[in-house]
Amino acid sequence: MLKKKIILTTLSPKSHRTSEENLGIEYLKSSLLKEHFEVEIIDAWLNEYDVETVYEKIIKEKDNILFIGISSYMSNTKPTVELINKLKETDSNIIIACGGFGPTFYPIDYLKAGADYILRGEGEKSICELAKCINESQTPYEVKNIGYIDKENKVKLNDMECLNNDLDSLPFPSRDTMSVVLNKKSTVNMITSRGCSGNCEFCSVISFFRLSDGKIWRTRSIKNIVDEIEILYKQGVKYIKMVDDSFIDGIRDEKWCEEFADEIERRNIKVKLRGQIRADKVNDSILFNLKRAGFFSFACGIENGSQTALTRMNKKATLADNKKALDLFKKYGYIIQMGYILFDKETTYEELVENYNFMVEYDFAITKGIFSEMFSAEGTSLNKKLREENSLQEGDFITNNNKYKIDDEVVNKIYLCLKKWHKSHSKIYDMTIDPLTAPKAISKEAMKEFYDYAMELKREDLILFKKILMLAKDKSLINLDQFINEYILNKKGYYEMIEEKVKKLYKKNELFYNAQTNPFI
Ligand code: B12
Repeated sequence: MLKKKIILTTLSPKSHRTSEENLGIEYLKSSLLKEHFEVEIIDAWLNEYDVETVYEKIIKEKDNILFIGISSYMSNTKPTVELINKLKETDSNIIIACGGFGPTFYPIDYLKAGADYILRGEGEKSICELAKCINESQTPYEVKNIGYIDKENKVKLNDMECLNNDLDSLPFPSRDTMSVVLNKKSTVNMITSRGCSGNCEFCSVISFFRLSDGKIWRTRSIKNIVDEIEILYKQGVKYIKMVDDSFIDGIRDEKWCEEFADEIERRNIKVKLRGQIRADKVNDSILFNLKRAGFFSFACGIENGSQTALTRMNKKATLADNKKALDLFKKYGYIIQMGYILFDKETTYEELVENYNFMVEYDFAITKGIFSEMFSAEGTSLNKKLREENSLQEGDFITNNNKYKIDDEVVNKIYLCLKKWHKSHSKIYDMTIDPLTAPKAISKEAMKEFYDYAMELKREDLILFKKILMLAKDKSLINLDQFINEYILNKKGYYEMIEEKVKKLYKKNELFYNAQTNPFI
């Protein structure tokens, strides 16, 4: 008999971004509803609830709860563990299952932190099986993807389910949080494919899906995608963010884009779309048709302006692909944000110079500041490589701060200098670009105003970057630290002035920036 409710929740991360819809728990809810379970979503990030508030909401219903499902990833691990502890201290019989990227890569740590079960990988099938077992008071030890600690105190990680190739069979996300999303002028998120055929050494997505057998990239049909867009459009949604790792991958070619745009036009849907796309997948016809379909903006993982660095990262896109893609984005007038990784362990001075020249050439692309570094996430091939080489300074699963030292001494000094610089004004930088990169549902004119400030900030960055490269050219090295301290002090007033202007733009557009200073730098 189905008499108890499942609560799905996700906690607020410490983040420099404004909150966004969590498609993961919405997909899980829809699958559970199909199996006739009662499900409530508590999205703490979107609703700005702290751990205490979520705890109280859960405890109020404690006797009517089948289990709690927590979606956790690297930046909300800490509050997740706090919630597990509080719930277990109050009632050790409350059943807690954790899923998402966090538990997939740190299964043992989540179990040791008190979760009864973790579910690795895609969760739609396994959460339904878990729910059925708990509902029938059976142990879920046969459920695929599950992890648990057995009676002998041994951690058990079950085999992984083969990836579901029929994405059209999944019910659409439940959209419980739609009104909050729209009130915040945040975009409504959609995902039209799963996986990525790329092989970038730093990316968690590849490692996540490759834990399971099955196709590395799967797509929904055009009809199924446009059906969902149409439902959202009829509900008044004007901006949709496609969170596919690359909107173009697998079988999606020029013809697919043409058919996709035709279908959108045929149904007279007028939505503005933002997506992510790989540079090696971009060509003229694809960008032409995607514009026709409603795309106005893309994030593109350019990552670097030096071929040697791109090769090291195992990027499929070459420097020539990157340049061609950026030229085409410009030709079609897309707002483009380039993902960037300036520093990695083996960065050389010459590569930094190449990057400077590249950034000057493609100065129209939005970046998140001049400083960026390769993050070594658990489960990635980069992390494995660094661990094997003994060059990883291991972090713990709460902070996920795996670190490594940059090989080249001069580059390391430039790294520290740029990091200090960016840290000194990262909040204003993030605040300026967030409406463009999230992006917010604001007019084209408002976007242009934010964009102009982003470009102004970038110009300052490039001036500084050039100065540092010149100073560091003399390898005897002047005191870069002293230089940057003085430079930051001199520029303080300038950044305060920009901050005031950007705050006015927020007010004018009824936007709120309640994110925090970037915890990653
Ligand atoms: C959209 C997105 C965001 C949104 C957040 C939306 C949100 N509220 O979740 C934004 C843009 C804000 C964002 C931010 C960040 N993101 Co992000 N993001 C994504 C992206 C592109 C899509 C996520 C998505 O919607 N997927 C679709 C849904 C259906 O999948 P899902 O959420 O994974 O859920 C499924 C499973 O994980 C599982 N599952 C999830 N939860 C649960 C819970 C239970 C109980 C169970 C059983 C199963 C389960 O089942 C779900 C259905 O199959 C992914 C890449 C990707 N392909 O996943 C990166 C990704 C998740 N992000 C990543 C990162 C690094 C970040 C940032 C840290 C980046 C940064 N430096 O700022 C920040 C930090 C997060 C934050 N909140 O501050 C990494 C995560 C790496 C890691 N090891 O944790 C990813 C994988 C990108 C990458 N290439 O490495 N992100």
